[in-house]
Amino acid sequence: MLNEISMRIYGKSLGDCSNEECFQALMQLIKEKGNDRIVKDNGKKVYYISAEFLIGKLLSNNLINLGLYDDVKNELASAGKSLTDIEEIEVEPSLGNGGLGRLAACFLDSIANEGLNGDGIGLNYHLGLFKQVFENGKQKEVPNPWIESDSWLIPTDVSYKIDFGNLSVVSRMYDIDVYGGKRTNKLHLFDVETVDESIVTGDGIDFDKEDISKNLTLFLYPDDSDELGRLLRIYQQYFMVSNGAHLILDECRDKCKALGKTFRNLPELAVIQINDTHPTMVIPELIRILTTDGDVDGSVITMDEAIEIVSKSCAYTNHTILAEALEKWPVKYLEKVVPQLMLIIRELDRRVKERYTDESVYIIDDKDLVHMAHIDIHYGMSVNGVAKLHTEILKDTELNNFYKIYPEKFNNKTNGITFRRWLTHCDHELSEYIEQLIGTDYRQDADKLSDLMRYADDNNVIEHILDIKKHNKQSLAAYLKTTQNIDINPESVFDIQIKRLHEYKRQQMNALYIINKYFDIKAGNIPKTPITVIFGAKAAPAYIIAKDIIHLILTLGKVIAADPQVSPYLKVVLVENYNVTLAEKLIPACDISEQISLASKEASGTGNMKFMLNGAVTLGTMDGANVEIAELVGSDNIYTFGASSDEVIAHYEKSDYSARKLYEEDELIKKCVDFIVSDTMLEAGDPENLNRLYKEIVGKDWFMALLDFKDYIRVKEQALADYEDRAVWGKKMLVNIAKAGFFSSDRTIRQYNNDIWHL
Ligand code: 26V
Repeated sequence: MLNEISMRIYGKSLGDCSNEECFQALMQLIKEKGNDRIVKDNGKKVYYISAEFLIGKLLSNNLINLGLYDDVKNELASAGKSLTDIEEIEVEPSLGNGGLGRLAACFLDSIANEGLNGDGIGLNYHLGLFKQVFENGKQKEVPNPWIESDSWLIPTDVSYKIDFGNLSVVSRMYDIDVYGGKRTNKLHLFDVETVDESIVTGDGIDFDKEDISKNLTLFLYPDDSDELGRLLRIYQQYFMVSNGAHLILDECRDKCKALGKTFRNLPELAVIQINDTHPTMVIPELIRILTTDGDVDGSVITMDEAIEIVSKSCAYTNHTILAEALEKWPVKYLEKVVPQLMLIIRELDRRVKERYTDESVYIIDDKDLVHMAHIDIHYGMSVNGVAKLHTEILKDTELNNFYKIYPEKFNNKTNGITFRRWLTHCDHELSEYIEQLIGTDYRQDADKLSDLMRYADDNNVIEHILDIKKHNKQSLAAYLKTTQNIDINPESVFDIQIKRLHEYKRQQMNALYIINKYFDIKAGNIPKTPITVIFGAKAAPAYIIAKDIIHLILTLGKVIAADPQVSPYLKVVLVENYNVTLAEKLIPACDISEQISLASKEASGTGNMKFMLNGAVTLGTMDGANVEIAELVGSDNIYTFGASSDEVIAHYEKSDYSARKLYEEDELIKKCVDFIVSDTMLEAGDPENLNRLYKEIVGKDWFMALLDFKDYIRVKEQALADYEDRAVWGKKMLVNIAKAGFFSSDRTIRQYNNDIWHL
């Protein structure tokens, strides 16, 4: 089938094509096959609106979702071509920061695979999230261009004039097809033609933040530590939602005409899932357009009616309880960027103030800040958290005042991941072996993975699973050698922490463990199996402590590598530019999955689920979805430690946590923390970064790394000891895989549909 296409496009057979030409031919094949599954559908549609879609490379995923993977791989192989080599041609789009964006991508995959009518709406950032490079042990940010002449983007005729307070721009919609087994959906990405990549100056990511028509879709979340950066973010958000609102209403207008309905029927035709508060302005924007333009037949829609229509169509997902991450925009910013919307927001706030005296539920507070989440909660029909514990914390603490008003709106939707990418694609050997053992039913019904439990005591099966892990570790070692010139020992334990760098995720606690292990080895306690600790993490460009932690990890890696007494037994690696492509190589190779956030702070986590599915054993706190993992696998198959979320919340309420006290009273803690500013470290690294971090940990430690440190050491030592008994460890791996079915995003999407969307 591919050969026919290469003959058609290039007039030569597949075997004579370059890898680039093969990639083109594959894109062509996929687009043709996918077009067959486009369904014209006048039924209700979900619009998943999100500032981020971290879709990853699409070639293999599309082949898998279209059921073409094996045939194509074989055809390429017989023409002397390798699909793995061709995959390397594709550039990964970097349209997300982390979990929230990757979740949106998994959801689009599952919506299409469940055969549901649903599209994504977002922005086409030309340079995406920055690319991370390390220079002198520090992170440097450089642009990350991904749009090539042969990308998956398909230009469309859809275009709108978008008005801001002081300028207008004309948009253009680009589509990326989302292929499911049953239908093809769309990811709509809006862009402006005037965007100009040449305004990026110097060798980093600096650009003129005021030239909106040139910078609007240049970067994902540019540095928002200054006023101009924050203003740009509001421009981006309004651009996204205004385009989205126009598209939704245009599509509904067509449906209304076909079905003899009006915009009053909007809630039967469309549901808008608002992914965190970045798209919240879609609510006032829809109200504004409906009240300005009127109904399908031109009749007037009143403010009361518009509010009712929109409130029944929108649903909000909360992804964090971190106060600093909950968006609050100054009225004065919104007045400048979107004065027409501020009129509506004031009206929405007036109505809230008329009904409630509790100031904590107001939209505009007494400091003239607009609380975006409050718009969603008052004027949406559903509010959900992303894991059981997270939703309980929202109801009991963070959003308790809202829960008292609208208990019926609150619900939980525990996150999930698409097994097509995070098992079939990234761990082909494992998925084939699973299918040999239990067949392919689990592809439709992921809970069927539990059939693997039949083999929990089968030594041959355990051996085989251990072998697959070994192969994956060898592949990772080879990949890191060729791509980043990193040497790791595939015979060592792979202990992996990959996620955005944030103090609450506590990479610094992992680093302190490494210091403790370094002292241990120096004292003659040699680990039975050498340990490789692998990190992958980007820090926000303006997040100083996060960058200091990166410097700490890189410096530790350097110090340990240079110490012949320690280096044979302990290796510390921070991979450069952690992204989806790297995750797909790291996760199948992992033995110990580090999920060590301070309890109550990680809303869910989704990496934890990916590791589990690939047979890694979790070392984690009782936080986010770790709690549900622990329930599923049982205490023999997970290593949990640390303070509970209740204890942590109580410490914050009473303000009674003192890192300094723990540091001064515990010799081991003091010794490990002091090493950060030891002569050895100060010589190898930058004293400014190391001293600042030391002060932060001793003087503040806002996310209580020292509180859990000793328990972390205790439990990690237990995990490492258990690893030595290969049969026992292999069984833990198998149980983790077998119990991972619940975390399929197909399940999550079915729950969204049954409880919220009703498609
Ligand atoms: C945003 C920011 C922005 C400003 C400074 C600090 C900060 C800290 C955290 C965030 C996170 C924003 C929302 C987010 O990405 N949440 C993640 O959503 C995932 C999908 O639901 C979930 O698995 C992660 O636990 C959650 O952190």
